Amino acid sequence: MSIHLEQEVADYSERRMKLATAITDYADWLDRQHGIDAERTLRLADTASSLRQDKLVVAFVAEFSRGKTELINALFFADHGQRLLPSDAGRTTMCPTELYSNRDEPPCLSLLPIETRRRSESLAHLKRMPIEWCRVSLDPEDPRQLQESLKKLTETRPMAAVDAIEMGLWNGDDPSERHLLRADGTVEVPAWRYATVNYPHPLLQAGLSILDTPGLNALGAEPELTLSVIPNAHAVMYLLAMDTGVTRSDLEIWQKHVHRHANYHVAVLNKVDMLWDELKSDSEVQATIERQMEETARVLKLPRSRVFAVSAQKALVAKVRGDAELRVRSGIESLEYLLAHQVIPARRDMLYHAVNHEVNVLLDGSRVDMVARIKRSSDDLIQLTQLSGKNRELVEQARVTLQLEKDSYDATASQFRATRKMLKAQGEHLLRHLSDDTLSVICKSGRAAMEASLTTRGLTGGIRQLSEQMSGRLEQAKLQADNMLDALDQAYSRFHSKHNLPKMQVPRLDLGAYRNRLQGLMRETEAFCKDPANLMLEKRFMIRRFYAGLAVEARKAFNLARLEAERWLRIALDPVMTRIREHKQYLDTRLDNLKRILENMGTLKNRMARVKDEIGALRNEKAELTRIVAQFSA
Ligand SMILES: Nc1nc2c(ncn2[C@@H]2O[C@H](COP(=O)(O)OP(=O)(O)OP(=O)(O)O)[C@@H](O)[C@H]2O)c(=O)[nH]1
Ligand SMILES: [Mg+2]
Repeated sequence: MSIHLEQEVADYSERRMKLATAITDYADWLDRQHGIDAERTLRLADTASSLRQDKLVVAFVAEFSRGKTELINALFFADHGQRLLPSDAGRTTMCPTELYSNRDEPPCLSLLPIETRRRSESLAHLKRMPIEWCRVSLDPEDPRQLQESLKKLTETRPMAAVDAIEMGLWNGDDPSERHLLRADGTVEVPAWRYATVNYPHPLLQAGLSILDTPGLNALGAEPELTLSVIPNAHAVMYLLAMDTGVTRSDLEIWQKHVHRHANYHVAVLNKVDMLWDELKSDSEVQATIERQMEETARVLKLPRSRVFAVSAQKALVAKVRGDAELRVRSGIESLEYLLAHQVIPARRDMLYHAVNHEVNVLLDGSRVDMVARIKRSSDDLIQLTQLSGKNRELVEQARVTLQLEKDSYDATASQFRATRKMLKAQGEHLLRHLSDDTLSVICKSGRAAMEASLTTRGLTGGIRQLSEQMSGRLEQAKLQADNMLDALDQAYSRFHSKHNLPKMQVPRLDLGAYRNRLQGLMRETEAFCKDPANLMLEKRFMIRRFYAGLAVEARKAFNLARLEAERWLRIALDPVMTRIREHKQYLDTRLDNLKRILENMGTLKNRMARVKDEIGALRNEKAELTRIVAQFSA
């Protein structure tokens, strides 16, 4: 195991946990401020928990037998002293396999039977239904047992050809597949649809998650993989074989499933050892490798720096035997370096950036708030100091001035209550644009448009309608939110300029990410529709499945947009109300104190002592906040 890789992943995990702790500390701090920011505290708890659970997903994609599984073995599991995941000539891995670690459950291989493909539930949904899965316990201490159990990933079973066609597992029209039909009318199909391996490996425990996929365009048959899992992986390793170079089917899978997506992807020319030739000089061999790499970069339209040449098999052998020279020759180190020094840091920085961006806005708000509260108490103290030793008339004067201020404040506050009522109504309207009912209507009409003709044209029409209507709703919700924000801004400015409340800043409602997601799905659909393989009549089933997969993904984006809007509404309205109420309370207390001082001038000293204590406590909280802020930049 490369030291770099383990260290980088451990460092990534440690920083992630530290950041999560800083967020939790900050949430606790906010909670102590009289719980005035319940919504923000909740949001922070959410962010911290998703940080703790964050997984760095690396997917391995290729035509069959390019060596994906062997490379995974070499990169991550060589310390087992043997080949952990089954890798062999011909088709080996039969179903997409996700390797990860979850400490809450015992190590285990879970397999989803292929028959579930008849059903309309998404993979994500089925993952939450343990009853659907077959489980095999894994014993990490026993490599033999592990290896035996993991052989299940290669299992196949016979299935009636009609069923296989319906499930998109066999295409009788394809001459290259026709010979698979047996005399008894069955074909051999994968036994499992999807597998997960929960395994306590240090890299997996640190948050790495690996996706091994089967070749033979099995990806296309599982829309969720092409629409969401692969595009959302942080890095995709695309494998090719050095001896064959980029074949037609390699290029097809690359264009269909990898290159279009914006995530980080590299091409790995595997089996470089096949060029090692004792009758050729090293420099001749090197020149051939270079040529193949140049050619691959050109055909795949990738920068040359994103193409690697390795021998997964020799790397595995070298690691198992501790052969340093062979290991260097295998080229595996350049891939390990890439993972350790580019993929992982890129993910770490992105996560940091996103979290800091979100938290900084809140931290700024808290700092401004804190300064304002200290200033308020200091002003209070100054006034009390000025009054001490003075006569009652002066105190009475101060009380009258304060009363006037309070009356004026009450007027602004009641004016705001009317604004708030109006905003609440607008907020409900906004949520209606994104409601479940709206969504159902959109989905239903999209489906109707599609059902009308089960051709790709019908599908495009249906999905275009789905996407356009959803985007339209997001747009309307955003416009409404912008209008609300203008009204809010005016109201806050009034509090700021007239009553010296700290300037309150409400972020804009940003639904861009969800709109982008819908547009991304739209692009996937266009590609699906243009693909001649999907035009055949027998593919109706596939088209239906694709539409179902798409609707699930689109629905997900739309639901997330609604949650975001709900959250935004609470952030826009609730904390402000609390602050306004808090300021009113503050004015009331001060007024009350002045009244009490008027009744008995002797209480002035006590009051001063209390305000001093208050200032002391506030300064401590401020120091604590500074400490928390420092944790974020550490
Ligand atoms: N010579 C050589 N053979 C390799 C290398 N890597 C893998 N192989 C062999 O190629 C065959 C296929 O490897 P796998 O790892 O099963 O390929 P895969 O891409 O996972 O294939 P599927 O699971 O069928 O999609 C196996 O027999 C491996 O031993 C390599 O670097 N050099
Ligand atoms: Mg494999």
